[in-house]
Amino acid sequence: QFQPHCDDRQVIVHLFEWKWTDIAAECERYLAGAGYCGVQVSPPNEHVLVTGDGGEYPHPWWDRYQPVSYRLESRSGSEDQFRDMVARCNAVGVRIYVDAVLNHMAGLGRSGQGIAGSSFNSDDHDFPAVPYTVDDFNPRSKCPSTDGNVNNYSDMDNVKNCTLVGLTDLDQSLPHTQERIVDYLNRLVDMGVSGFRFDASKHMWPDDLAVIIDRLNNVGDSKPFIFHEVIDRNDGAVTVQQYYDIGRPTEFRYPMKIAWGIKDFNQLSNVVDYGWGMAESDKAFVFVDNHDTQRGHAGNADVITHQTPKEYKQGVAFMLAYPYGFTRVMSSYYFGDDTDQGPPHNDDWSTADVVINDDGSCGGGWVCEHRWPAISNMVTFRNAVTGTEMANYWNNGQAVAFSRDQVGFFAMAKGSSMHEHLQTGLPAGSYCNLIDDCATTVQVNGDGTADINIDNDEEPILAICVGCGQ
Ligand code: AAO
Repeated sequence: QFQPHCDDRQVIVHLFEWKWTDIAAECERYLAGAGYCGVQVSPPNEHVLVTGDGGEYPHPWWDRYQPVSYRLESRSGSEDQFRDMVARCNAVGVRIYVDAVLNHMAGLGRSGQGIAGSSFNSDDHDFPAVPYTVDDFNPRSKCPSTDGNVNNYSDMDNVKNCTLVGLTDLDQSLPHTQERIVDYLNRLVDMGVSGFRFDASKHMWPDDLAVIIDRLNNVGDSKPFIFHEVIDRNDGAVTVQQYYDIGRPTEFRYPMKIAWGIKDFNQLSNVVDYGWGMAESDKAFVFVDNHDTQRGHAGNADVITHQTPKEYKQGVAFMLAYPYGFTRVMSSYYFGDDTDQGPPHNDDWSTADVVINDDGSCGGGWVCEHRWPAISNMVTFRNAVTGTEMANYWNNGQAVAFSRDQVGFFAMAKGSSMHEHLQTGLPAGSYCNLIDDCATTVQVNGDGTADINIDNDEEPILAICVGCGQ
């Protein structure tokens, strides 16, 4: 559960709401060459279809987080398409990580048929296509909250045994429930899936998850990689440390601190604060934004997203340069004022194809941050500096710079320019800036110093490394 199965590559990308056919193509035509280790995919199992008849937003993105069964049919495609994607991505060395929704099934008040046609009735806790019956769920008596919902984050029983926003709450301590979950996950491992994001791990007991993980089949000679969605902002009883033994917990304080740091560069000197309870670097799973934070679905916290491209590129470039955590890059679709809005779609609400423009950017409503040169070239940098320490840290509030041992050097200006003579830590020679695709170069002197010149309104970033971009 700790090994990402990446052969030393360091970055995965979340292709949020992409179809399996598009992901398969993206592995082959782009991700493998760009050095991405793998893809986090949206939940592949059968989910509810929120049609909007009840006054809700039609076909919101979040219907994927209300499981109806573990059949592999979803808005992203069929089981055959899923298998084909896993095989084609693995064939070019790109791993697939499945977003596994195990804490709950569909929300109370919902019934009918899921996207694959399986019937269900949430109020009866009846999901025959799994099958789950009322006996698989936490009984009301185990939940201390007055309305049955999670509403007191300082009470562990409330967080774990009540319904998260009304979602029928599975009891993962029960052998029958565990068996259904293990079957589902092992089916995916046997198809070639390399790991999982465990959705809402914060709301499940680590001891129960340990039993489940213990029974998972190996990927190669170790367990599948597992990262746990645990939102710990020093705001309750659940902490990231409680998940150390069963995988990597997400570190939600890091994106917040990066957002603060991009606003005020002085704060970049303090992005990792162990005194604040942040996860150790070799435990933390990190990112600049995710599908929840970019639309206000994970509580109020400062965040930067693709909506402010310059700041976003700075934030992601910094994350990829900085030696902390295992990193995930977000890849989004554009949405308007309604944060429920689902992915770009055809007239029948099926998900639209991702369009790739001639210049390599995306169209059709897809943002493709992972293809922005300032981000994808930093994937090259992070892979190149694997295992090195940070040195020569320098920050004057208007610009920041640091080296990664004798292998890489990173600098970034807050405005649009920076002109400084700095120690790069690198061997003498000429290096080209990965960020502008080697349009500019840096001459490193025999003593490791160099004139660092940045003049760029939109991407005031410089990254050079030994053996990169020549
Ligand atoms: C939908 C509808 C609901 C409806 C429900 C059932 O929106 O109205 O009741 O269906 O029919 C997603 C969507 C939900 C959606 C759900 C199911 O976001 O809107 O509900 O699918 O379709 C908590 C959890 C965390 C969870 C997050 C959204 O801890 O696990 O809420 N994230 C995951 C997924 C997410 C998904 C689900 C889980 C469910 O990534 O996409 O939901 O599968 C606090 C806590 C956090 C908590 C947040 C948000 O934050 O720390 O644990 O996350 O609040 O409630 C300050 C603090 C901050 C704190 C905040 C609020 O700002 O700094 O830390 O206050 O107290």
